[in-house]
Amino acid sequence: MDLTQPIYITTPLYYVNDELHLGHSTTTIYADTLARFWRALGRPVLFLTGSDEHGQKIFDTAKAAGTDPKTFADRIVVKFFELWEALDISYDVFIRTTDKFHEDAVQVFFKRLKDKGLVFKDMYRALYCVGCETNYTAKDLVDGKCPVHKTVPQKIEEENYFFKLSAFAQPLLDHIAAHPDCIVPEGRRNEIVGKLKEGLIDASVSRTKFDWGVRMPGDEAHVLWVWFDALLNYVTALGWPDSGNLPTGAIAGRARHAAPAAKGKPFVYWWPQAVHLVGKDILWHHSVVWWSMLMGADIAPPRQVLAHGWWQVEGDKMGKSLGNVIKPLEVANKYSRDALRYFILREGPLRGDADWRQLNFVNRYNADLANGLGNLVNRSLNMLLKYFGGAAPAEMPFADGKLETARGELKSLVAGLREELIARMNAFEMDNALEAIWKLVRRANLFVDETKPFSLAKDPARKQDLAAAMHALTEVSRVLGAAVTPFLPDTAVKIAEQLACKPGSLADELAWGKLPAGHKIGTPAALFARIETT
Ligand code: ME8
Repeated sequence: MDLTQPIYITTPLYYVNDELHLGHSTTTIYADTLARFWRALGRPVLFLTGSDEHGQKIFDTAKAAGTDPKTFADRIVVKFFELWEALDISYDVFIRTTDKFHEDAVQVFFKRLKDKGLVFKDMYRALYCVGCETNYTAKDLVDGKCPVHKTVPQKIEEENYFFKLSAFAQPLLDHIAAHPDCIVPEGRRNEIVGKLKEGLIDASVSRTKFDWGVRMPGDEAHVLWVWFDALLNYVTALGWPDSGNLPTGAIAGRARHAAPAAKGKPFVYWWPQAVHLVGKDILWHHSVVWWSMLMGADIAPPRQVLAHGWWQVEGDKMGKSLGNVIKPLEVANKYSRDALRYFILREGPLRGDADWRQLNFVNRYNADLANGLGNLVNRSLNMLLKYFGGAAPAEMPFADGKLETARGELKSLVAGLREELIARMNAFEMDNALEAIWKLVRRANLFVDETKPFSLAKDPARKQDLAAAMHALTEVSRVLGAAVTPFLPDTAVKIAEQLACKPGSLADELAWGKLPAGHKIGTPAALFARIETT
């Protein structure tokens, strides 16, 4: 694994038609975890998110709210900022599709496709779902309705500009064959390949019935299709078409944690090292439509698209009409941000769909966080305080051979952890990465039962074994504090504080023996209060 290779991690730009819910937070938390993980290993990371502000959906929603679309977007986008702030999402760049530099670059891109003969004018007759901002053919519909929104699409008939999408079916198939991991997971890649083999129809990329969008250069009666505009954010935010530095507009939008190195690099440094995280609903747009646009403009497709599944709630589709929408902030406020992240990362729709069940949430929280990690660190540090005044003993041999073997198992789990995490995260298996960490948590809790430091402490002749056990438990607590950094950032900081250590970089702290003998810890405190169930 080359840790000097840059990675550009993106979330979709969410529509500003409504407040964001669990689904949007899931994609963003997956992206945030990846960004934090690679940063903690010293890899150059650029993490982008933003807002999708044009199109008929926003136009209609703003109208229904009695305002103009820009005022409406300005109001909703603030809620995005607030949510990501409250969830401590570590994005580097926030782009709005109404940013001027973006709109200008979209026009340049469109002109380029036109100059290359890839755009033509024709009659557009389509079944259009405003919810998806996408047209469907009759055979895509289920009982005459959009398969995602379950609503009857609008019949549209107008003269539009088309992009010659049909020319790209074979180039896309060739690209996918040459880069088998460009769509993850494999099952979703195969679905796209299957559809491509049926051929592609040209895509309408302009509209005349409303004017909320990027103006078509050369024909002001048209605005560009919202997807055509929005997808381009991934390159416009990097400064395309100038291959200079990131445009200040994108950075000024809401730059937090903006690493100077990220800002100072040109387009070609980050592109095409892009990983787009998206839900399965928009994989088609992010592979077929997006890559064809790029190929048409002689720009390389991104390295990967990770398409995750969807959440249901207690076995039902999550939606306003059912009144079962999970609000991430409510969960975070009730249980903690890390509890929210843990459940999403551990049981969320990373590969297939997933079901948000309150009972599972409580069980995971109590078993893994409160009784697992929380209990281990808390009892380890409290015992260190009690038996050694909070000063870590030096490592020393166990007099009891069985205990030596048990410590050997802990050491070998620690020794393999860094490489295992890298492999898992490289494959986007955040759930399995957590499992690797929790293997160590479980083994260490077992080690407490095996060594029984509270019994050893009663016998002055066992002082050496007590010291050896407490050294091992303090080391494991330190390693775990570092290991959870990308997944549970608040917990990582708390563990570091309690240990009086620097919060972790994964580059050099996931190794045994980094705690100097005599190191004095801080004050232990419970990490997770158990959720009482009656
Ligand atoms: O599609 N479970 O924006 P959007 C999991 N603006 N994830 C879910 C979900 C669920 N139940 N519901 C939504 C758009 N999502 C476009 C994107 S990008 C250039 C333009 C997540 O606001 C998931 O990531 O409709 C999905 O892809 C995204 O929200 C759709 O957000």
